[in-house]
Amino acid sequence: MDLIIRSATLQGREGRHDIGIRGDRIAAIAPGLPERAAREIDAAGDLVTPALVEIHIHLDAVLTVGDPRHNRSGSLFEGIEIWGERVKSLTHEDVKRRATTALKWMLAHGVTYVRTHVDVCDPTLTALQALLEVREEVAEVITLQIVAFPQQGIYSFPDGEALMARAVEMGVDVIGGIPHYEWTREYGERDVRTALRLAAEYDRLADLHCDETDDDQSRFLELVAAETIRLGLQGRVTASHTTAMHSYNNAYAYRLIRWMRHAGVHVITNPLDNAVLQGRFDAYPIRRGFTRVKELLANGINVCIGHDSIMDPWYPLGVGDPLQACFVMVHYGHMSGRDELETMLDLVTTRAAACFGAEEYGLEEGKRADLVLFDAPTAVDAVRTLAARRAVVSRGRVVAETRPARSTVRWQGREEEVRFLI
Ligand code: 17E
Ligand code: FE2
Repeated sequence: MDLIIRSATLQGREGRHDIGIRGDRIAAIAPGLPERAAREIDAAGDLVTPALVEIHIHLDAVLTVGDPRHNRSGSLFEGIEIWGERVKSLTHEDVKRRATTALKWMLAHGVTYVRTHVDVCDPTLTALQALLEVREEVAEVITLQIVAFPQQGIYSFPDGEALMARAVEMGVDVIGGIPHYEWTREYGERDVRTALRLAAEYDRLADLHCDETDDDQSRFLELVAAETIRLGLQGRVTASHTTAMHSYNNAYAYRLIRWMRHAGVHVITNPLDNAVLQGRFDAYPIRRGFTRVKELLANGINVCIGHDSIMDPWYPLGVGDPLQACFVMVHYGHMSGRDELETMLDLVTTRAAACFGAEEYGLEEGKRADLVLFDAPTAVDAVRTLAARRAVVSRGRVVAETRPARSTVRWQGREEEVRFLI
């Protein structure tokens, strides 16, 4: 073996296990491996999971907060306006530098799969060109998927459809869309139809920003589900945000969710951004504006969690840690029931990997060795404490390590370490 992680806790298995890694593969998982390895890590009962998957991020916009100006109202719409100004000054090096920095932050948090949107409403496609290069440069540690994302609309931006087609020809992995932001309902319908037609024609996945508004009349998701079924794209289509679902009446939501299940549509919720972007037009009481995570999961729909933004015109905070998004979703989604809490980490691991289409992913013999060792013994403790990632393994190599903070308290004449565990 090249690497063995000893004495790890694994989800869904009793006791402690050793994980043996040879080359870039998981070679063996067993309660005690007799082999030795060049490098051994003692997990000492801490949790090992498959790598984290960042399923929704805008790498072209990361780390631009305040440039050219800050978002004063906090709304999605002011964010899009500010970004529209920033796009004009993008350079190849500027995009590469910021995206690479953010990817390093993510890797330190255990992320080895990333799906990024890139705005293609730019006649020069500068950001796309830069991110296509970044995709190659990081491939040894991170699998990067690029989504052609028409931020200003496919039909509400000059030559939007041609720019989408050019982006596909240049080699994007996923087709995006933004129906709710198009100038009219009709344009929005064309946006959905075009995105899914391109996905079918070019054999790509689709992931549309869909109904990211508090408008209960924004109902493009039903068309996404219908077109998915019509084109035979079941399991290959994702709807991101879908915040309007929060405001739909329950009878309509019931009908919609049934069609979504038929279509096998994946849903990505982005609790960090949408916690601050939604509800901006409400007087009290102010709606939460998240999609119906609890109901969707209960109805057999794959839901996963994205980060969306790190320090950009929409969200001024963030360190690229999917666990923060998970933590916030527990609160806003009322996912604190014991059974729910125990599965929340899956929304940034296995569920996100299913949406990504990551075939070599998983904590099983023969799968690729992309793993995370948490400074916590269980998945609930990992989310609760935002546990440090003691070690991150990508393709069989330890690619990131974090020394967990240790707190000491002194009182009653004694000094003792506090670990926030019961
Ligand atoms: N663009 C958009 O339309 N919605 C978002 N949440 C972000 C960018 C971050
Ligand atoms: Fe987004």
